[in-house]
Amino acid sequence: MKLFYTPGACSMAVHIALNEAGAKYDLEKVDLQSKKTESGLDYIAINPKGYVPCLQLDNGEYLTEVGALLQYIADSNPAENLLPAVGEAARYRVLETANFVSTELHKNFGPLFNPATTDEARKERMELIGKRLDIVNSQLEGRDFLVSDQFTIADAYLTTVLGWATFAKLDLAAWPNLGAYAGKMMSRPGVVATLKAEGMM
Ligand SMILES: N[C@@H](CCC(=O)N[C@@H](CS)C(=O)NCC(=O)O)C(=O)O
Repeated sequence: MKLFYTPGACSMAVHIALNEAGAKYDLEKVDLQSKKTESGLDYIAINPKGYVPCLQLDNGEYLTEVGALLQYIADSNPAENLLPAVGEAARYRVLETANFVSTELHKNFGPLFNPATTDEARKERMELIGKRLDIVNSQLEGRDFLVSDQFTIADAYLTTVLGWATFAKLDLAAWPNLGAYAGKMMSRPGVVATLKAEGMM
């Protein structure tokens, strides 16, 4: 497998999942401005969507979308329990939360990184993200992990998105459970290995 990624982007969730799963994979960095990979490939020819992540599977096919890739990695490495098995009620709780992180957090952060976003639009977006973080903060009350009593793909995703808070000038101090959670996640070997590989620490 080969993960096409950009340091610190949402592809990091997939990278964390690969490390937590103990999977074997190669990495290829993508420059999102030029749409070239570090070895000089035309990224649009690989993934016409033009965004990261993209995972080249061992059969040569390319698979995209964070949510699908997280499930693929978890289901390909069931011993690591990153996602309960098909049919188990707990699976749908993990997917429910991973989808919440995707559609209610990940996608709402995007405009905060766009210099064209007006101050007013930024303020509105921050308020909306704040409401969503209230929910996650409550969900984390008294727990070490987002859904079950162990690390799942939902944690890989949330850890990645929380890493954007500093860049977005969002102070996590308003959500004490989130701050504590982010600290714990950032010390996991699989997360540390990911951050180092992406040059983020
Ligand atoms: N729907 C996609 C969204 C991926 C996405 O938002 N990727 C961002 C980085 S976090 C990106 O590559 N943006 C650059 C672009 O769209 O050109 C997914 O879930 O994988």
